[in-house]
Amino acid sequence: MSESVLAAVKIDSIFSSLSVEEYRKRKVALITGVTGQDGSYLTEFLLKKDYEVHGIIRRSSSFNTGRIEHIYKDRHENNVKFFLHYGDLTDSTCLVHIIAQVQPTEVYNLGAQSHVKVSFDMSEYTGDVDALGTLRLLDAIRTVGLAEKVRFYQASTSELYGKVVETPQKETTPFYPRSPYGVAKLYGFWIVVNYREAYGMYACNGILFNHESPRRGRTFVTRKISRAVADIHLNRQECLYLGNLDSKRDWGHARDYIEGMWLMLQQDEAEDFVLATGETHTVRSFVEKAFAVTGRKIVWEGEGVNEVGKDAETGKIRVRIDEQYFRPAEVDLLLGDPAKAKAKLGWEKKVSFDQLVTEMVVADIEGSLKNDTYN
Ligand code: NDP
Ligand code: GDR
Repeated sequence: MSESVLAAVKIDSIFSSLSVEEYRKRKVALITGVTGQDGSYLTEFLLKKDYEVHGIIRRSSSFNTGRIEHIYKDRHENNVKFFLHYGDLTDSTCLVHIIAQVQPTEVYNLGAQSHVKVSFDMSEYTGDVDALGTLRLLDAIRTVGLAEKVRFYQASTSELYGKVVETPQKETTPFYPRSPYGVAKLYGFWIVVNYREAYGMYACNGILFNHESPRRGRTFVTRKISRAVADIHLNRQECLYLGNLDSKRDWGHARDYIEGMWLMLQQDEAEDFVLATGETHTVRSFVEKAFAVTGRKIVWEGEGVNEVGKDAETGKIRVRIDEQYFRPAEVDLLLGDPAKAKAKLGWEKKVSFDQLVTEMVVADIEGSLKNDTYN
């Protein structure tokens, strides 16, 4: 470790003498993955709750702060409560340094190589960030001596369930991940449980089912569909290419799920929770709903890779299958049971599937017209 890091760790902080209760009154959050979909909503949510929010961003040669630009104020302005730090989940030294400097009361580990298909192409990197990155962050908290004071949220995922063992999937359903991403997140899940049991850390796994929004990355299927439908509506695109239309997902709205993350850190005891809507839909039905928002009906013809989706009125082919979007191993069906979250956190989804699809398509039409879309 560099001297500056050791110096930071050794800082005899005015906070180190505080009791856990006094320390936590400060309301200081540290978010990894702050530039992502969830990170941006969580930042807005916590700032409204009067937290001081610190986010870790990666150095990039092009802008990666599109989703948080509207919240960020120059630190020379008055009343600044949102701060960014360069760092990476693959770099322990920087994590120790940032935690020592920020002295957070809550840490939200949302940073990840989060794309399931990409994890088959970049499996080692995905393991490094999503599995070992979680360990590095937990260890950084311990190194700085904050294990008993910090509350830790881990972005676990319904991808842990993978191959269907039982439905609906709940906290007690056995895991069977089906991708390098899922397997890396499995390590993340268990290291969080282990640090909770071994060191008494308040550390929770949120096992979140798919959640989407107009800020969803463009290569995830919902956003890929909503953008394409918007551009087809505006005569800027002819056809949308997709992979498996039959897989089923339990899709909710990201904003609802952010509140659940926060609630998990406000309980008396750390526990793991499923957040889901309790409904499942195929990719195909997402496509149909999205086109319906623009007044178009899609009819399906053909089979397998030759299946096409045609506009019922004009006969134009609007959806085709491209084999490159299929995965070496697929997660066929996700359907979550959020009963525990409802009973213990009072959490349930507010946005319906139809509202979600409509919001995404409308936002993409508006964004496309303004040439201004997130990410
Ligand atoms: P995104 O892909 O939108 O955001 C991922 C974030 O992680 C980005 O800020 C990205 O930075 C950052 N990141 C990537 N690699 C690293 C790294 N090496 N070090 C530090 N940060 C890194 O994901 P979401 O917001 O959708 O998801 C948030 C978390 O929740 C992820 O961990 C995801 O796996 C998990 N999850 C998501 C679900 C969903 O449906 N959205 C469901 C269940 C779990 P940059 O912007 O520079 O790329
Ligand atoms: P997922 O989301 O893998 O569930 O992971 P994604 O939107 O990528 O895929 C959902 C389903 O759609 C099928 N599909 C396609 N997917 C993509 N990306 N592109 C396509 O063209 C396409 N065609 C069909 C996929 O095969 C899959 O079955 C997301 C991520 O946010 C993870 O980080 C998170 O952990 C899980 O959700 C819960």
